[in-house]
Amino acid sequence: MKTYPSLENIASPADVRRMSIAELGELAAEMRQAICEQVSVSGGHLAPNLGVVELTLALHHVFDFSHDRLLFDVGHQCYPHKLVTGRFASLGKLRQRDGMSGFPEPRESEYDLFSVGHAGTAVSTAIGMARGDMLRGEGDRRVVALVGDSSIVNGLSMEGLNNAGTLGRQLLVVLNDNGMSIGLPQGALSHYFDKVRVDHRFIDLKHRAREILEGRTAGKLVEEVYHRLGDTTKAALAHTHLFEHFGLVCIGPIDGHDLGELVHMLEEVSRIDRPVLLHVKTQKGRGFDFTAENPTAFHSPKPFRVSGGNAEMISGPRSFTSAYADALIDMMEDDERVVAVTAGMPDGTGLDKVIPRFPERAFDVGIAESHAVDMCAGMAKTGLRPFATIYSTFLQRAVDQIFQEVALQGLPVRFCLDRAGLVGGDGAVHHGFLDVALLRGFPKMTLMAACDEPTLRAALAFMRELDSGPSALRYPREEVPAPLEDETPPFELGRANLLADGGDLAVLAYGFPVHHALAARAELAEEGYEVAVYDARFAKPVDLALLRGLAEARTPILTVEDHHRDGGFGTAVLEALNDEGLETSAVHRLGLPDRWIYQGSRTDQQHEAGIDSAGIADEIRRVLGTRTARVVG
Ligand SMILES: Cc1ncc(C[n+]2csc(CCOP(=O)(O)OP(=O)(O)O)c2C)c(N)n1
Repeated sequence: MKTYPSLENIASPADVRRMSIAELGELAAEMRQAICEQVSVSGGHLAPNLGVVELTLALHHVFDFSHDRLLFDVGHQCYPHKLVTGRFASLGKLRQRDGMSGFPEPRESEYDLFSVGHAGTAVSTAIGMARGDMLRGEGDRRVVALVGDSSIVNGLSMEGLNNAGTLGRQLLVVLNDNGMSIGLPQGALSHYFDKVRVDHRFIDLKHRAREILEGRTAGKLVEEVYHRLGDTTKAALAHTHLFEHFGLVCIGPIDGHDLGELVHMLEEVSRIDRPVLLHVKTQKGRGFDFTAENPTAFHSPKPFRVSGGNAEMISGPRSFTSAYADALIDMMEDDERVVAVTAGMPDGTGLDKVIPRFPERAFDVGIAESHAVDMCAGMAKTGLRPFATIYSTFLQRAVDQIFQEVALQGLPVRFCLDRAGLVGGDGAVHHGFLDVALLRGFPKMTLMAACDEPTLRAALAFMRELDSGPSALRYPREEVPAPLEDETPPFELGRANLLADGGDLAVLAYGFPVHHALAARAELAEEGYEVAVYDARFAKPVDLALLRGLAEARTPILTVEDHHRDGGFGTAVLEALNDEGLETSAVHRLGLPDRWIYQGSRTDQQHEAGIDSAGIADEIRRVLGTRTARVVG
């Protein structure tokens, strides 16, 4: 472990406020080193954090966020902020159970205002706090929102910006423009930012200042503000900036790694009592060649090895994501009607492999889940077979589109929900714990889960042919385990698959927990219990024939799912039995409890939720009436 003399001396942001620009520069170098060292061990967001080190220090140098407000968009770039707000000592437990979250987390610090993880929220919450503080007579609290260039074009950000101009008070939106999303940014606005970067830096500054003074472009508001600014800031007024039309005074782009310039500009704009957008140009992954040259791979890497200035990624086992991408490619080769869409997550969903193969039929639309879903609806309407590939947690952004444009029209959009269930280190902000509950109420929706690669492929093959309405398939953030069966039977609508027989109790597991159920069964067999395990496959429709048979034989049923216990698969089973007039008291449900599960390993999280083999075995013992081992034979 290296030593970090400057960083170790930072007890709170007050120390940062006291530092000179040169001292801040030394601190920045140490912070980069510390973040990289830690992420190489634990994994986490790297390139986004390396890019905002100076910007974060300058913000803490100029503002006092024990009183002022700092809101992060996404929040994956908050590590430097955590380091200077008294959490350097917890860096060693980044993303670990009972350690430091990788996202802003109010449980950890008063400097973190919201737990965030989804894009597009900072402008709106900042406007809300600005209005709230003003109404409560605390309008002297300055409010800052830090937003990336790909998140600011998200629909929600746009809604916020559209409203920001109506705020008659200070609000600073810092646009952290690194020219990147996780991968390449998408769409017209990314080209616009490219243009602004080139145009504004090199324009004749005097000429611009004169133009503004003459009021030719920016109008009264900027003129008023203009008279209060110093010369460099005047010159940096980006009077043709798009966001000026939203009623924001726009300044920049400025160099986001020049601490002197940053501090100077922030001091000036902090005094403007109007909404301001400060456009800051940063380099994603700054500080190390391997991160700066490959910011996508180092956006959120798994642990890696660094030697001699180079980094070597440790390649992991095959994931459900990779299995999905390969299956999708096969389907697209086979069927020209299959099209695929991701909303800003090509690498996370495996579509980075698919898009180059089928550039005409596979699309990244940027961080725009609602648009992605409606675009799929439009394509389905023309007779195509769209596969909307979205993390379960981000699909929540598009529930209304699934309702109106997809389900209500009966359109066969296929939703492929990666990271369904507990997600490990990203923690509460990213768990995919609600998709079944959210989608179950839509008429004609078909819901499926995969537990290994053959079931993933079988489910996809089934979905591909399902043109009668929408469908969704969930799969976890996991490596694909060895196939459960030598030959996996094809999916049939609403049919579960018996994996192991037994008469004492039947476990109906939805998706990945099947593996835990089988392990629990093996453990209990040694205690003399005979437990059947079914891969439930469908949460909608559930296997009524199976449920009827079990109810009539008075076999206790235990449902298990990596999803909230309320409203999920187990609830569907209860409701189906109840609707049939069958006994429901012998149905027991395991799923995620009604409280938040924070960052940690997926193994620990599943244990905490009681859906791992130990939790399942315990529940079966409880149901069958004894916790002590039965004597075999
Ligand atoms: C609603 C939503 N969709 C997708 C994501 C996944 N995601 C996390 S960071 C990121 C890229 C953000 O780009 P930008 O805001 O420019 O920040 P940068 O990483 O470049 O610093 C994406 C797509 C998310 N967090 N929220």
